[in-house]
Amino acid sequence: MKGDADRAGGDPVDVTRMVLETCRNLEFTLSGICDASPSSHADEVRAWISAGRHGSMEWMERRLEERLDPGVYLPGAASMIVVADRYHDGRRDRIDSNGPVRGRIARYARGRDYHKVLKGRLVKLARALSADHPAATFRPCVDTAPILEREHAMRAGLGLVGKNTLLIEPGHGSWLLLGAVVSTLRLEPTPSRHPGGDPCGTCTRCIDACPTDAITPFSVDANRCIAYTTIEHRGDIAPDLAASTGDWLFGCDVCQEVCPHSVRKKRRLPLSIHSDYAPRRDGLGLLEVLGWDDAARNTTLEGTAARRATLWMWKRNALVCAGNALLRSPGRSDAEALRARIEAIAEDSQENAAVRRTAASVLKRLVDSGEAT
Ligand code: B12
Ligand code: SF4
Ligand code: SF4
Repeated sequence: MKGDADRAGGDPVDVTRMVLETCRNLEFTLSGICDASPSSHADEVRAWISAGRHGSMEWMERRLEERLDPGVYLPGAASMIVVADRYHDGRRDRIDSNGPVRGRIARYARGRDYHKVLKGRLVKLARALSADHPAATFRPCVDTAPILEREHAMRAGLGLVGKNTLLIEPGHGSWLLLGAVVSTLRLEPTPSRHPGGDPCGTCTRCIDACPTDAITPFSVDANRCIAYTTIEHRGDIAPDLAASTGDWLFGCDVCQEVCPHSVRKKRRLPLSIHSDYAPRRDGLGLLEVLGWDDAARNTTLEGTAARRATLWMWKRNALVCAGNALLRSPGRSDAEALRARIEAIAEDSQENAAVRRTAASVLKRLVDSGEAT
């Protein structure tokens, strides 16, 4: 690394080449560089927050100025190295209609926690760069830092933002997780590999398929998004949204699954993923989740991003999925066991209040639809 930097001689073009080579050695699927200029969509972001589209994620309000301008997040910021890892291994979900009722987990949370997988390698990148450029600052961030990762990824040439608001790389689809290093070092921006700016044209598949109507072009109302209601929202799930949640136990992939860029056509989508993302499971049995205590939850989810939801949230989500399964196929072989478990939870005074409320609300839906007797 030291030798590379010496050869680079401080010329931004040479240093950029060396940075991208290091990214390749660290096995990021995609990498690129943009300058650390403020968001071009600050008005839209402010309007999104003002309209309350962020729901109860008040952390998005608190550091808004940093989110809109990397120069506020890191004073003197000049460049951003943006990276992406592909995490979909190309396999379809196994659906066993005769097996015990299951709920699906969004793909990003099926393998090792991407925060750790990406951050570990971004820290290595930042350390290597720091050794060569001790006067500069390098700040690695993944997801939780107040950075508009998709906008910067687009500007760094990694792909294009679609109507579902996700970064799409034609060829990989949107099955990409993002991270960045914000730096005071001046680097040469990389050009877009997909000039033109719009990956969607007249397509509206994600908008039409979203089960909760959460998408308007280039904007998602988090309040309605299943990824928010099942992962971020620490309250009851409104009955109309619960009914549209289907079998999504943690997160949702519908707006990616239907996207023509993400659908695997004639084996053209590349399948190689970092081994850390190898899925451990595509879903979980609902009766199993409803029987969890903290220890069982921790053991099952250890090392994955699915730990973001607490035990009571998992049970709330499992109850919602159980209600939907019973409404969808009331004659299933485990229907009686499921119904009995929901009733027991609704009456269990030791159970978390929100979990009990969800059980009662699911039972009401079943009664209203004439399915429970
Ligand atoms: C908050 C958040 C959420 C929220 C809100 C989602 C959202 N769309 O903003 C919730 C909980 C709902 C969520 C869900 C998911 N998330 Co999320 N989330 C974030 C987080 C932490 C912040 C995003 C943010 O700032 N939103 C604020 C709003 C205002 O941003 P925005 O809608 O993009 O605003 C832009 C548009 O308004 C745009 N704009 C307006 N008009 C136009 C017009 C054009 C042409 C363009 C290009 C842009 C544009 O300008 C704004 C600035 O860029 C990021 C990580 C990060 N630090 O960036 C991950 C992130 C976006 N999430 C990610 C993932 C994987 C998901 C899920 C797929 C998880 C799942 N399977 O369940 C779903 C996808 C749902 C969806 N379609 O968005 C990935 C996306 C990777 C990718 N390929 O794009 C990220 C980048 C995390 C990561 N590090 O990889 N997420
Ligand atoms: S993740 Fe699901 S609920 Fe959220 S916007 Fe996409 S399709 Fe809609
Ligand atoms: S489904 Fe269609 S409209 Fe939605 S992001 Fe993909 S290409 Fe764009």
